[in-house]
Amino acid sequence: MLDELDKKFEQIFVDELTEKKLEKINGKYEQKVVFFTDIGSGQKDIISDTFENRMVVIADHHEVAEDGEVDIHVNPMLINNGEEIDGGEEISGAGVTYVIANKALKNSDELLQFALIGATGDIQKNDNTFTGMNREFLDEAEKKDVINVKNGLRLYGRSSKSLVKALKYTTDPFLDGISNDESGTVQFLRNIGINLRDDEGWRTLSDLSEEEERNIIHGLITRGYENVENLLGKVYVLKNGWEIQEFSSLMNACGKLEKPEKALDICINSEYDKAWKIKKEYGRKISKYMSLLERKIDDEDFVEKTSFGTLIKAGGNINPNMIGTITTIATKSGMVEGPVVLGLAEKGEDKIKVSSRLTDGYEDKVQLNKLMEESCEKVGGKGGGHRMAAGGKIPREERDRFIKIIKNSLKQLKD
Ligand SMILES: [Mn+2]
Repeated sequence: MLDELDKKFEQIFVDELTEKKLEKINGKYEQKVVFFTDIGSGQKDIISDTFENRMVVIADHHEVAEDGEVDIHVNPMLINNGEEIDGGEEISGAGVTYVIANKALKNSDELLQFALIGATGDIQKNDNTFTGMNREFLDEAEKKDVINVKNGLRLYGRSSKSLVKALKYTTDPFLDGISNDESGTVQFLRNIGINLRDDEGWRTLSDLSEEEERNIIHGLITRGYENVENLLGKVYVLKNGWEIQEFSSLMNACGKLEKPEKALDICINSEYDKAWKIKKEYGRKISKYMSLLERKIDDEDFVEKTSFGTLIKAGGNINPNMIGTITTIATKSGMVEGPVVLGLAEKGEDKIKVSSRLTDGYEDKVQLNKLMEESCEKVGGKGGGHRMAAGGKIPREERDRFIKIIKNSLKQLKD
């Protein structure tokens, strides 16, 4: 939007806004306007104090602080106390920012995709559909032809893995003779006449024609696989050819690798060769941490079996940005046992990042977002998230007390 308006700007990426951080920004930058996106509403009080003499714009969808006045504040929570539009599921920070861009520009069609990518990254796309404002963005984006929604095969890796790998790694539902079986997969695809490579190398599912994709679906059905319909559904393809979920994972990977500026490069300047590098680097980092975990699996100081499940005490060995992802993979792969898996990693000098995951079947027994919010608060930290996946930050010296609180709260979980 700012490019389009020919406005000069600099951007900073932050994962939290403290008084100290705001002061630093205030001292370092001289621009007349400060624009916050996806953050700021909850810090409106300290923001308005810090930037008294500048124009402040906030585009956010999180809780709003009571005090403080800013020049422009767009947030669904401000409309009828958030009762009309649910900032949790119906619009993301990217969507709110798009609302402003839509007002500021004559034509904001190209930016619609970011509203949807942001919503996807914020896990607002549930059961593979968008709701509320996000749904309106989607309808508009389809009309303006900036996204293509079609029925197809929902394989992970549609636009980021070779077709062979994407199909081979499909294990839910388990396709006997294809899942985890590379030569079986190759044979299956060859039998229905799919060319696995083209001039540019291995083809991805998104490289295939609609007819080829239909042939694969038909082939799977003919082979009599049960639950093939679980693989079928709406596929959201962006103008750049990426499937939206995978593109949003790529944005996420940039953040996790502490290279958020790369995400912006990819979005604004379409630097997709950077995208592939990021994907590779992220993959390498994950496998490095996963093999560390595997080596330490019997080391009680690192992986402790507890009354509630498993406690991963990573200390300074796993990047705090990655502990959530590692905890998820360890849980989902069955490498560690639930019902609750709690990962801890040191963050900075004096904090610990905590991350919790719940295994299937315990949905009704515990709400991790509540547990994290309350337990972190008890030790002077902050937490929250989702029912099955939540996290937070606590002061480092409170580690043992925090673990005790969690153990106590989850005492009855296994009965
Ligand atoms: Mn957000």
